[in-house]
Amino acid sequence: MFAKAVAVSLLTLASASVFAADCSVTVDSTDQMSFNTKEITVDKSCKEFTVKLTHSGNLPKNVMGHNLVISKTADMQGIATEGMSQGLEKDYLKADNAGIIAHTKMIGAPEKETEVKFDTSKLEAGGDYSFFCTFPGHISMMKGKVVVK
Ligand SMILES: [Cu+2]
Repeated sequence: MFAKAVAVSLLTLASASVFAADCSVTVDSTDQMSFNTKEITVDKSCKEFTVKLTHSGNLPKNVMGHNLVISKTADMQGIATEGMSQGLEKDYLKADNAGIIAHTKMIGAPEKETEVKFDTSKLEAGGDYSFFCTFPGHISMMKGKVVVK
């Protein structure tokens, strides 16, 4: 009886952690101006989704800063271009641009991680979304697809 109860609670714990993993993703950024993935999947069954951005490099923010911004693919280039003129103090991002669905702050060594949590109701299943970095020049290499299902 006791053993059965333990088994059931272990099972519950296991499925709870699997569920939690589906509602967040970790993306690493590097000194080589890259993200470690070209695709993020956001599951609409999650009410909120968390993107954790790590920086595994040794270069500081003013040289190799990275952020992670999510928008419709159609808005991506405009947000990056506008961000460039905002300067490092504003993380190269005009944060009130209506096209921005979610964004982290910009990090660089010695900062190792940051995260952003957003409401998945901002995304439509099957929509065309992307993630990217707005540090000047980085978008050419630092971008990927956000798949919403
Ligand atoms: Cu970057």
